[in-house]
Amino acid sequence: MENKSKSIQQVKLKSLGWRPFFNKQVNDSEWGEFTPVRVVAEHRNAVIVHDGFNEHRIKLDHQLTNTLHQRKPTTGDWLLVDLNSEQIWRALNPENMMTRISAGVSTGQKIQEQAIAANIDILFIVTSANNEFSESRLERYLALAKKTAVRPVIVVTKSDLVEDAQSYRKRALAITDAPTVLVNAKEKDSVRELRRWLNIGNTIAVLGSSGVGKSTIVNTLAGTNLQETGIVRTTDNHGRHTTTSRSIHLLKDGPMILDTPGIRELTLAHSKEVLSEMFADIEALFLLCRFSNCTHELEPDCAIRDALAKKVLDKRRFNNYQKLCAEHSFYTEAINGSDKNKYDSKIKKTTRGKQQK
Ligand SMILES: Nc1nc2c(ncn2[C@@H]2O[C@H](COP(=O)(O)OP(=O)(O)OP(=O)(O)O)[C@@H](O)[C@H]2O)c(=O)[nH]1
Ligand SMILES: [Mg+2]
Ligand SMILES: [Zn+2]
Repeated sequence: MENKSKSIQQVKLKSLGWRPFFNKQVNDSEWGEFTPVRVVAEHRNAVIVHDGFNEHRIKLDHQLTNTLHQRKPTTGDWLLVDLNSEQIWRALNPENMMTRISAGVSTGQKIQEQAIAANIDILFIVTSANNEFSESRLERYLALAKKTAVRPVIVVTKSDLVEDAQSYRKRALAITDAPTVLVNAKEKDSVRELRRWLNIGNTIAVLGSSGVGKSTIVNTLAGTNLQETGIVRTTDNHGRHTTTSRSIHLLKDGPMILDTPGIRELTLAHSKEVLSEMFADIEALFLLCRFSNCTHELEPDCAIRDALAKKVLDKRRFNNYQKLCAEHSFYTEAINGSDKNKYDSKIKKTTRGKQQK
């Protein structure tokens, strides 16, 4: 490619999130033959990619998945493709990859990690100012952000429908120092504060339960109806899974925003380090229990039970910590190939049932 057109291409790619981390993975002969493209949507047998100028549809046939070493490209990935033959050469290593345990776990299917998105800079954790709001659920999303080194922002929607919207900010502040923004997702002026994170070349993933207003935020920020939005049951504020696939939308002024389908249960193969960091206050108390292997149930001189009784430790927070640690051990071992049946009954107890509270 000529120098001039190559530099135009570089500018275009940069606004799609291309940076030195990816650039240095491509060698000179690959530059001559292939084009770097970003996956902006996934379909069953194809991906939609963007080369900085246009979108292209690339079919994923058997041969291509082999080329990619069995890893299906995910939304946000960078690929090297031959645009003439519509063939994928290879996927570049992602800067980060957000994953969850696949939804089939509680129905007894194989336990595996499922990609949510690759190469994300900011995570908008969307929740709403009603009975959908849950500290324990937020802690799950915060753990995901920490594990993948993505900056979290808590977005509380539907603040226009309640009188005490500030109480939701206080509840969020009680568990995290992540920025928390109260919005009416339908109002342009109200979502303006979110623009602080919408910088050129940044990719923002929007995650949360169905019906909280993820697609509404995307539409309002884009200033046009890119995504269909749904209705929500008034009884329990649950949505109907209006968005069914992930897609990245390029906003006019540079950033990219990734809309995702509502997550019913965000189950993670947590990282123990992340949990220890997030719940350092609890782990510090363990050191004060009389017995080093204290189960915090019946033993005398238990610092945890003492703290719970004195209400210096929140019971919900302790329960959630225990639940997340239990998931961590089950899923880490399960993914690493141990006997799945051994875990099934326990996993079902922790993850099956209604939406996580
Ligand atoms: N009043 C009010 N309504 C909102 C707000 N945010 C979303 N809604 C409404 O809530 C409903 C659901 O919004 P969606 O944007 O479809 O929700 P979603 O999170 O994308 O849902 P899924 O695609 O099912 O995951 C729509 O009727 C929106 O108009 C808000 O801040 N205030
Ligand atoms: Mg949606
Ligand atoms: Zn104890």
